[in-house]
This record gives sequence, C-alpha cells and structure tokens, in this order.
Amino acid sequence: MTEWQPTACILCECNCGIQVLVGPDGRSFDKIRGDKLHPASAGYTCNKALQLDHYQNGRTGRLTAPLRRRSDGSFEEIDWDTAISEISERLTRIGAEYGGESIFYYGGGGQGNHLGGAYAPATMAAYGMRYRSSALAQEKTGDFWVGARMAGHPVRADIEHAEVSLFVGKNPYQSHGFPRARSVLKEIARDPERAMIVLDPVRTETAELADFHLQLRPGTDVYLLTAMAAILVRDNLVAFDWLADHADGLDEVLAVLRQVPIEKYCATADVNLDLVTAATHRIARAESVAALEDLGVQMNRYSTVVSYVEKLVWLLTGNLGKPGTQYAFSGLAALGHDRGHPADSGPRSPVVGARIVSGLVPCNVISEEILTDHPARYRAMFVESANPAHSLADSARMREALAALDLVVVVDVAMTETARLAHYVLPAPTQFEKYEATFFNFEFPRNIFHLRHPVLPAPEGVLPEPEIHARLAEAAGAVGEDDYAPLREALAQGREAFAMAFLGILADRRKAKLAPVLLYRTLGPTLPDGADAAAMLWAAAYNCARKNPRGVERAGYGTGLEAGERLFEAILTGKHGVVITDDDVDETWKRLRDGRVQLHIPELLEVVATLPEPDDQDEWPYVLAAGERRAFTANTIMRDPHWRRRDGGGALRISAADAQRLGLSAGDRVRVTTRRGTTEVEVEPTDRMRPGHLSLPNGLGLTVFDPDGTVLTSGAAPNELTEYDSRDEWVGTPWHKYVPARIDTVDA
Ligand SMILES: Nc1nc2c(c(=O)[nH]1)N[C@H]1C(S)=C(S)[C@@H](COP(=O)(O)OP(=O)(O)OC[C@H]3O[C@@H](n4cnc5c(=O)[nH]c(N)nc54)[C@H](O)[C@@H]3O)O[C@H]1N2
Ligand SMILES: Nc1nc2c(c(=O)[nH]1)N[C@H]1C(S)=C(S)[C@@H](COP(=O)(O)OP(=O)(O)OC[C@H]3O[C@@H](n4cnc5c(=O)[nH]c(N)nc54)[C@H](O)[C@@H]3O)O[C@H]1N2
Ligand code: SF4
Ligand SMILES: [Mo]
Repeated sequence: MTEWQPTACILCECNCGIQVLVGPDGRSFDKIRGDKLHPASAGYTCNKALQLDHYQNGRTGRLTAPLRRRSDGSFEEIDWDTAISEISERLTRIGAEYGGESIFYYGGGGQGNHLGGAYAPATMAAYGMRYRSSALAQEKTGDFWVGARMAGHPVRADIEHAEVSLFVGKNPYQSHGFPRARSVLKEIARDPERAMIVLDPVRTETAELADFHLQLRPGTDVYLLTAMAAILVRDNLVAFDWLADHADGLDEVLAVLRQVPIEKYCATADVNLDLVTAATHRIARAESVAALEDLGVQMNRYSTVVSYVEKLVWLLTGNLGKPGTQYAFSGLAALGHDRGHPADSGPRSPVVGARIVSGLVPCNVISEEILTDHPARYRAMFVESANPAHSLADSARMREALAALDLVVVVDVAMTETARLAHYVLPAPTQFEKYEATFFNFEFPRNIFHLRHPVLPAPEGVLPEPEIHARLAEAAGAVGEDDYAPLREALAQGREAFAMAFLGILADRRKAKLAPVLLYRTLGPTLPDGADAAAMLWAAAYNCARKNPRGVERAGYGTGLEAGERLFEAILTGKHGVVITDDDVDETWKRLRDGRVQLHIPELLEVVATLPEPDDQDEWPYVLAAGERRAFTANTIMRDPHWRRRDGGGALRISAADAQRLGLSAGDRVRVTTRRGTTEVEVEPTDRMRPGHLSLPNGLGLTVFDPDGTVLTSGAAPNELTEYDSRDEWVGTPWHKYVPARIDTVDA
C-alpha cells in the first residue's frame, strides 16, 4: 500500500478527515496529513492527529485474542467459540435468575467509533437487558434534558457564522467541538465586526482570543449568567417581538429576573460589573449569537440550572432558528434526544431512582446501583469501547463495584484499567482496521457523515463489534437462519422488495430491536469490499430521508424511497465523507415541539429565584478542576505515554501567586488531597490560573507496559480524587471541575 488512504482522526468528536500513508512494514503510519477532500474539515487537523500511529502501533497493551480470567486473577487466551458460548450461557443464567434487566450495558463508542455500538441493541434485546449508560450521562444529559423541556429537540450552535460567539466553560482551542475550531477562532478574533465572549476562570488559549474574558471564580457561573440575563431585562434588551412569535412562558421568567441582585451576583462571581454589562450589551446588539457550553459548567455546581440560564440568555435575545445562531440539527441517529419529562415523572433507575435522560442512567449512580443489597441491583455489566474504571467518578468505588458483579465482559482494543477487572475480554480491530463511523453529525447547513473504510488489515484473532453482537444474539437463540431466510429471499429480488420485507419485521416490536443484526446478516454480506458493518446505515439512511426530506433532496438525493437508497449508496462509496443533508435554518421551527420554545421550566426557574450565597469550603483552600483538555490529552484513547510531545507528566497547573507563596517552581512535586484520595504530581505555575484554582489534565494515569515489562505510567488519574456523590441534583452529572482540594509540598 503506497497510496494515501482517506480515513479520519478519532481523538475528538470532530473526526477531521485525514489521509495516511502506510509504511513498507504494512502496518505503521509513515505519514499523516489532513484530507482536503473531507467535506467538513477540508484539510484541517490539530496537532493531535499526527500522533495517531501511537494508537495503532504504540505501547497500548493491544488485545489479539479473547481472554478469560482465571481464579487467581490472571488471564488465559481462549477461542472465540468458547468465549461466545460461555458468555452467552452466563448472561442467560443471570437473566433467568435475576431478570435480564440486571445486566447493565455501558459504553458503545468513544470519540471515533459508534458503528459497532449501533449493533448493541440486538445483544441487549437478546438477553432482556434494559438499562444502559455511556459517557454522555456524565456530561451532556443536563443539557439534553433542559433542551428537551424547552424545545423538544436538541440544538447546536453555528459558531462559524455567528456575529457573537459565547463560550461558557468551553475551551475550543484545545477541545474543538466544531469543525476547524482553531482557524474559526482566529477568524473571529481578526474580524472587528465580530466578538467573542468567554466565561472561564482560566485564561485559556480561547480566552486570549476573546473580546470579553469573564474570568470568574470557579463554580459561580449560575450567578454570573443569571446576572447577565437580568441585565437584559433591566436595560430593556429583551427581544419582545421575536419572543411573542416564538416562545411561551416569558412573563414568569421576567418576574424572576427583575428581582436579581445584579451587582451582588457579579461580586459573587468576582467579575467587574462594567465588563459583564458590556458583554451582555454586545450580545443584545448582535444580529446573531451562537453559544457553546461544555464541561467547565456541565461538570460543575448547578450544572443543569446553568444549562437553563445559559439558554435563557440567547433566547431572550432571539437567537434561535436564524443564521449564525442555534439550530435543530438533522442527522443519522437520534443523539441527544430526550422526551423532556418534567422532574416528577419519566423513567428512573431501578435502585437509586435516578432520572434517566436520553435513555441513559447517570454514570455517577452506577456504583450505587451495584453496591447494595437491593433486589433490583445490577449483577452483570457489558462494557463496550469505554474505560469506566478510569473515566467515571471515584475510581476506587468503580473498581469495587465491578468486583462485586457476577460477570463483567469488556470489548476493547487494549488491556485497559476496566478490562483488567473483567471476567472476559473480547478484542476488536482498531478503528483503522475496520469500517467505522460516528454519529457526531451536527454540521450545518450541510451535515456530513463519514463512513471510514479500513486502511490496514486486522490481525488474526480479533472480531469487529457487529460480528460479536450477531454471534451473541444468535447464541441466545434470539435470531437465526429462520429470520434471515425470508429477508435474503426478498433481497434476491432487489432492495425494494427487501425494504418491504424489512418494514414487515419492524412492525414486530420484539424483532425490531434485533434489526441491526438482521441487516448485518442479510444485507451485510451483499455489500462491496466486506462492508458488512455498514448494513445498519441502510436503515439509518432511509430514516434520515424520511425525517429530513427537504434537506436530503437539497443534498442531491431526490425524494421518496429512492432518496434513502441513493443516500445509502453515497455513504457506502464516499470514502472521504459525504453531505447527507443540506439544511435550511427554517427547518428548526418544524423540528421543535409545537414549533415554539418554552422558557418557563418551573423547577429550574425556582432555583434561579432562590439562589443561596455560595458556601465557603474553608478546610479546602483550593478548587481543583479534575480533567482539563490540553494539547496532548485525548480521553483514554491514546494509551502510549510517548504520544505526548509536551507536558509528558501532565502537570498540575497552579496560579503563579499561589506557587510563589508556597515556594514552588515548575517541576516541583506536590501531594494533592481531596475528600476522596490523594496523589502526587509535578506543578506548573502559570499566570493563566486564578489564585485558589488548580487544574489537572484529563485521561492521564493509565498503566501500560514496555516490552520488557516495565510499567509506563504518566501523570495522575483524576478520578482517584473525585467522589460519586458529588453530583448534580437533577441528572446526576459529576462536579469534576469543582473538587475541593488541598496541596502539600513533597520533599525532593
Ligand atoms: N485535546 C482534547 N480535546 C478533547 C478531548 C480530550 O480529551 N483532549 N475530549 C473531548 C471530549 S470527550 C469533550 S466532552 C470535550 C470537552 O471540552 P471542554 O469542555 O472545552 O474541555 P475542558 O478542558 O474539560 O473544560 C473546559 C473549560 O472549563 C473551564 N472551567 C473550569 N472550571 C470552570 C468554571 O467554574 N466555570 C467555567 N465557566 N469554566 C470552568 C476550564 O478552565 C476549561 O478551560 O473535549 C473534547 N476534545
Ligand atoms: N475527572 C474527570 N473524568 C472524566 C472527564 C473529566 O473531564 N474529568 N471527562 C469525561 C468525558 S467528557 C468523557 S467523554 C469520558 C471518556 O471516557 P470513556 O467513555 O471511558 O471513553 P474513552 O476514554 O474515550 O475510552 C474509550 C475506550 O475505547 C477503546 N477503543 C478504542 N478504539 C476502539 C475500538 O475500535 N473498539 C472498541 N471496542 N474499543 C475501542 C479505548 O481503548 C478505550 O478503552 O471521560 C470522562 N471522565
Ligand atoms: S483531535 Fe484534532 S485532528 Fe483529531 S478530530 Fe479533533 S480537531 Fe480533528
Ligand atoms: Mo466527553
């Protein structure tokens, strides 16, 4: 293989198109460059994509055979038939004894891989599994729930075309979150007609490009944003005409905002009142405002309430469903959708009774749902493409919970912190050795989907996730040849006959859940170049055409049933990614519930109306942000510490003033202690941090081994320091950015 091959970077949700040149050894990435033919990224990459060989070929603890844990804790290799039949038998037994709902499903995809997880509903149905979760339920569920209550449809921000961009607890320069982020940020900064507003206690790379940096005290966003909303009301900057046409519940909101002690709240947040006023007026003056909130507030005090007030700021100024504002997106999957039940109704987790949003149990209650005598407790866990023993709050307690289960199965490419605690570990091909894709398709107006083709052969002994799910569903006796035969017959007559036969199956609710495997086993083998895994995209494409007929038509796929078929063909053959819909901003109003916005969420507005003084945490002189995105962090996807070209040890950032007071210089080691744990790290004093604030990078503290068996660990694992019960009261998301902490110097 001496040709540049298109694929994508898998290190953040942008999934920038890249091209790779495989070396003469047939396995290493000799060269990596941005793919100019990719319709979203157009050649852009950040510094991280160039390091992807470390994921593919680095010291990662790559798995190449199914593993079974022995009673002494060591692992032995077994063959696939043994693995599937033993796992199936044990899942069946647990289901017979405690009900299938006692088997918990976690994960389903990281930043680059959602295609395999799309087949998991079949395994869940086959064993009667009911409860599930993923990383989204430790960050985005507050935003999803509020969005569902206010609009009935999730929305995204059109930063690229906005006059004013507002970043709340988000550092896109490092974390991205929209295509070509660094270039777009620089374009905004250069343009005198546009403005950028950043709420962040840290002077981040993004904040440095901003026109207004509101460098607030950590954890006080709810006060600052409430003050901003109140300034809009006080200074008569509310878009009354627009709201009359598009929103309900304004009077209730105005009544609360009129009472807000604006000066006091700005003082609580420790931001100059004039600066807050100027930033708020800039928002009100703009033709278009696009706002992006992220972990700085979603993993912090009042997270769900902040999501609400943040939306009020741009809704009160009429920034929805217009170019450069927020839009309800099209897409191939229903990511981020929720029914928006009021606080006193809707589905709950079986033990703790925690609110389930978007079908996901809050990550922070999982250990509580296991470590109990409650009869409905989870007895087994199926983990796919996730590392919860490292990535979820309170690692020690997560380890305890996993150890308490009758069965843990992990599907991964590497021997992770979670895999080491499993009874069975099932090895998958890497994301460059199989067909892969994500459902992070949020672009606007032209929305992009990229089915990546394999660029390397998979080693013997691994199986792609769709195959694992098909075998598990078959082993349970839930699907088999009897189901496949009629579909194959129909397929022999053409896709139209197949579509009719498939629609018949969807009418049977039990079989419908097995649809991904039915497609995989029937349509799959007829797809070119071993693209079996793309089979479920056929149904997704039809669905997309049905739901977004105008956008799909504008993207050139025609109308009716044929549009779905053409869209699928384009996805299948478009190696660089394809435009799936060409959306119109007006579609937003058709997607929203009743075409309007509900401003009044009584439970949350009540919190806004009765905000108490923030509590002092005297015993704990610092607030630690546990898990910052930096130039060389990528969740736990990159396990080989050598990929980090800078900041190898993942330093603890501390304000220069605090460091000076403590007599600390760069590289000195300190002990960080929280209510939950303690860890040693080196420090990096910087004037970017506020006094009293500390920050640790995300995703470090992984354990991998050198070929000679030496342990290679770099940095501290943030969740050794976090607590499971430090979480949002509405949706259970963790307060990782607000961990009360202390530091002690360590003698060299
Ligand atoms: N390089 C890199 N990029 C990534 C990832 C990665 O691991 N590495 N991961 C991806 C994933 S999974 C996600 S979810 C996104 C997350 O992306 P971001 O949310 O942008 O990332 P963070 O750095 O965790 O947090 C954002 C900011 O919150 C600020 N912050 C801390 N406390 C507060 C506070 O009290 N108030 C406010 N307003 N801000 C506060 C921090 O200083 C930080 O700048 O990044 C994605 N992109
Ligand atoms: N304290 C603290 N904790 C945090 C955060 C924080 O800011 N602070 N951030 C949180 C956030 S926002 C997120 S999104 C989570 C992310 O945490 P997780 O959801 O656990 O996901 P990743 O770290 O991305 O790990 C993905 C796993 O997929 C595996 N993998 C890679 N490719 C494949 C493949 O092709 N197939 C399979 N089966 N597996 C594969 C990797 O080896 C890895 O084990 O971390 C969270 N944890
Ligand atoms: S890590 Fe960088 S190159 Fe990779 S997808 Fe994200 S923005 Fe693109
Ligand atoms: Mo995330």
